[in-house]
Amino acid sequence: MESKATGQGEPSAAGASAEAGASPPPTGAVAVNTHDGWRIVGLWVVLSAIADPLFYYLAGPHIPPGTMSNTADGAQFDFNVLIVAALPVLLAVWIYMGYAIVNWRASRNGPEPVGGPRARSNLPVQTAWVASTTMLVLFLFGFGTYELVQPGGAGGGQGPSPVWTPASRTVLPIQVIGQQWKWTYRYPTYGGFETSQLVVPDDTAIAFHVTSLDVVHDFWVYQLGVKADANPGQDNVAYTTPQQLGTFMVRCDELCGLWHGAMFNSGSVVTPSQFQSWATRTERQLAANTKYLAPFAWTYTPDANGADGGYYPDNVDPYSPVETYGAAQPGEPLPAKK
Ligand SMILES: [Cu+2]
Repeated sequence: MESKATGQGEPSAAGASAEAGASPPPTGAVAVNTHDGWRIVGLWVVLSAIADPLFYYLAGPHIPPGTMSNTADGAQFDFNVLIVAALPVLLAVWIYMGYAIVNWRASRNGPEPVGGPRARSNLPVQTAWVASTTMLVLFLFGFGTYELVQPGGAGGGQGPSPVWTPASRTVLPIQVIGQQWKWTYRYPTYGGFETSQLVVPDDTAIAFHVTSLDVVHDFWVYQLGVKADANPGQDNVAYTTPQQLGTFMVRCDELCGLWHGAMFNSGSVVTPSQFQSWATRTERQLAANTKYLAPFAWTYTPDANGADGGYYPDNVDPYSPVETYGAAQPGEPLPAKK
């Protein structure tokens, strides 16, 4: 290192001689300015104190997923807190780097700077580093755990018997059925009608009961802060309470086959009275179809061969190796002609 620096030394330019004139410390080490540390800390405190509120109040309200439901609101708040915690860390790295580049760089023809003993060990810096990162990580652990639990499980699927439930005592159940490659919704408290329109009432606690008829899908409504896997044979419950009117996207977020990318539709949050009239009207309009559906259940197991003539299952040995898609097995009599 040393030899490289001296090796580069060209016949002295004006800058180099000026540098040499400023009483160079022995062994080429750059003079340590004891104020450097405090300057860096001061710069960091000031810039953090500017950047954090600037971000929180200017950008914060626009951070996804927005505030369309209490769980989306919670997710947005969490993102903002994480970024507010991360910005000073980012600034610390950048400020240190920038300060080092400006103040401790090698001068053009001067000796290469080398670290003194302080670069190898500095107890106050080490202690502060370990203490502050430990506190930050422990805070994020506690904060993250709490935020995951409230409100009502933060919009994540909790399986068939949720531990964290909404404070509201009246909860509207809506069943979400994934299949290759579409979403349908059943409303058990309105006669169990099934529709491809997801309509939810504002200001009402909703329990999405998410299931699948075939492979694993994932019910993802980011504007509502809801995301729950749709597993065949499983009733996966996720809660949210909408708090803004408007439309939202429903997407499948689990690679589920060829047309996974096309597995989306939209839904809307309407007022409770609009919802009530939509639901009762749809229940009436679809009554003729609903009676041919399988009775409402939390999970369904479709027959591969539709043996009972129904779209939905009979739940009898659903994974039988002799599902024949209607074909006769060797030795079986052919089906009677209709
Ligand atoms: Cu899917």
